[in-house]
Amino acid sequence: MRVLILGGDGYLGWPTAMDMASKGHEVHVVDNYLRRNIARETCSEALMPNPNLHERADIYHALSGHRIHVQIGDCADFRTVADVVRDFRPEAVIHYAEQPSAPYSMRGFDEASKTFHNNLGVTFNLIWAVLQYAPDCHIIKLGTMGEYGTPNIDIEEGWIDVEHKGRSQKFLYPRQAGSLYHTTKVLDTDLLWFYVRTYGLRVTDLMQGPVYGLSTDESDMDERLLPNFHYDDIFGTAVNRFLVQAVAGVPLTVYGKGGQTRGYLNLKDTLQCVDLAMKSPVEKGDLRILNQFTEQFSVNELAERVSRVGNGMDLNVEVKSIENPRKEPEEHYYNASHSGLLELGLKPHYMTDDALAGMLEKVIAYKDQIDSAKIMPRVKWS
Ligand code: USQ
Repeated sequence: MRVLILGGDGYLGWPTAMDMASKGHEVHVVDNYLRRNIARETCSEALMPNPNLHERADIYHALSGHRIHVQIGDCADFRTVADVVRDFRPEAVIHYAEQPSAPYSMRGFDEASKTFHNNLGVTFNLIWAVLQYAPDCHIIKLGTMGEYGTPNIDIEEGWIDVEHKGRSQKFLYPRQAGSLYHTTKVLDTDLLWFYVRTYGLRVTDLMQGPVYGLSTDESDMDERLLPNFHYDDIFGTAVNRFLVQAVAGVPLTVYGKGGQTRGYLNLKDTLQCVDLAMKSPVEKGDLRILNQFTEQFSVNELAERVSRVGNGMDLNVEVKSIENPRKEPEEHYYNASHSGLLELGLKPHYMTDDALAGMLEKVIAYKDQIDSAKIMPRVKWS
């Protein structure tokens, strides 16, 4: 298939590009280095050195024989997206091209504005480019479990049947996100749903939980192909941060009471989920929503697991609750459905002790490059 990946330089975009190319698809990636630039501006660079996209595509080609077409361009510019959709004629577009950090989006007006305009603008541009030049193309959009927030009822897979005064209808499940970043994803979903039901687009919206992991089958070929592994407070997700903190000898930073519960998944499973979604395109006029995670954990459970495995490797790991920089419930009900991707064939890589030990081993190899100044939270929600 001809697969267009928007945001192909990111933590998920680059491994997806290699995975798709390795499966024999024709892959074209577009990225404007937004994340790299924000990382530089905020002293939040990744743990491992990441060559630029052209270099990585060349290294990958030399090792695998598979080519990834690279385009440095800004998808917030309509002509950039429209031209590539018109010329490449993708059968599937995988849309990762969003500012992905909740803390960054809460830093101040400039950061909130950049997040808002980029995220909504790219989704809007993609919708119009597909409508005009590739109306049969399947849009696979990365949303987030954070769209739902932490409601006091079970979280369904995208939709809910509402009964009211003797009548009933299916609606999008209520969404109330906890950061401006997560709220842009809520707005994306609404935008997509409007254009799906009005103009018959074909869309899968993947509600993904926090991802962890350092490697995939392709990135294991050469360390220069590794994903951008962040452990800072801006781009680092909870598990990845805890792995680095365990190796650096910094007490694991549990925010507040640590009862915050989310659905997590291994980076390898992100690749599987996107592939499964692509292999089963939805009908035109359908918005399919899938909850993309494999296991639920509280922050305390994550910290306990990482410290137990780390201590088994003589790392001397401590856990310390610190003041929560975010405004979020620290003890709450959480029970989210996630059967859709399993029904499509997902074979989860669970967070076993062996899996954590393997990731810790990888981080230990980069111990000298850890900058502890990047670890403590620098952005408050208030
Ligand atoms: N947390 C800690 N200590 C830390 C880091 C995080 O207690 O050092 C807590 C947070 O307060 C939160 C939970 O762990 O309650 C998850 O935080 P996170 O930073 O791993 O995840 P989040 O900010 O929600 O965002 C990440 C990705 C984002 C994606 C989202 C999925 O950055 O792109 O959309 O995970 S979800 O969380 O399901 O919305």
